Amino acid sequence: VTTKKHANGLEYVEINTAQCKARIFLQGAQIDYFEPVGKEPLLWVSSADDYQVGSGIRGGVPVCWPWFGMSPNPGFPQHGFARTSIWTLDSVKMLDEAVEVKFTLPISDSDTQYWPHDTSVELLFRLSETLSVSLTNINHGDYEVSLTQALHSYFPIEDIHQLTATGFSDSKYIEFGKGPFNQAQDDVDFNRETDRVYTNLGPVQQLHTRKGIIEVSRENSHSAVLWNPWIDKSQRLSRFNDDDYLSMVCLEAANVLEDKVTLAPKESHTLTTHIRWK
Ligand code: TA6
Repeated sequence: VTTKKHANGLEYVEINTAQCKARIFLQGAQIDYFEPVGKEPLLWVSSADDYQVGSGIRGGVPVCWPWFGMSPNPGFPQHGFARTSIWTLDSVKMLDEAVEVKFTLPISDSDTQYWPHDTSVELLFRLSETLSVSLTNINHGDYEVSLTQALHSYFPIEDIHQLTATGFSDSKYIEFGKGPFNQAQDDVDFNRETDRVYTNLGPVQQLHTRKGIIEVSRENSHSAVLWNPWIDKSQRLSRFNDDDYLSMVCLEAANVLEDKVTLAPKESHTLTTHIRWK
């Protein structure tokens, strides 16, 4: 495990063990590469991203915190400020079958405009043949705080026209501000812009790609976001090629809408997502 500096000055941790290769940037505590030894990489990054300071990376697992989507406050950044902040690398633990890398988010004075509460937030990566990411919020204050969050994972799916996502039976979702719509069927195919905020969703979904099945599971979450920008939005997105929608999908472990996190004083909550080739 070594820490290095990227060409543009972004610092990252590089992991290379018998189980996996991975790279995690201190900006956003954002993992952008994860490959189990002997298998295909499990995360996708756009070739259009040039790894600039302050913009986050278009791929891997961006951390959306302390709100998902647009903030109710005008001018606040979409998906919160954690993904463009420099996190502190706390520890790297070499275990028998895995490496654990822990980051904490220092809340700067300027951040308190967005988040004036006495809490701490940690991100723990457990890297083996499976990628596990855990986002923990601890309320140190003396009043209740609520937040929404998501681990905005980008997956390489080869060909969106041949992708089927399963594990969605008996759920409901809001899309483009409409709904909620009940979904009885288990699978989702893709033939247009898809931006579904699911709630009441089971803990395990699978992405059936041409290179195998990517299994994504969640703990302490009943909500997730399924997103493919399709043709028109791809042309409007920053750091994204027009044809990138063909080879990626986002399936994001979340705590959003009625599944938001509410912490009583001294209470903590951990959102975990596990990502692996089935
Ligand atoms: O998670 C889906 C979504 O909310 C989309 O609506 C799209 O905005 C995407 O996130 C990417 O957002 P970003 O701020 O990373 O460009």
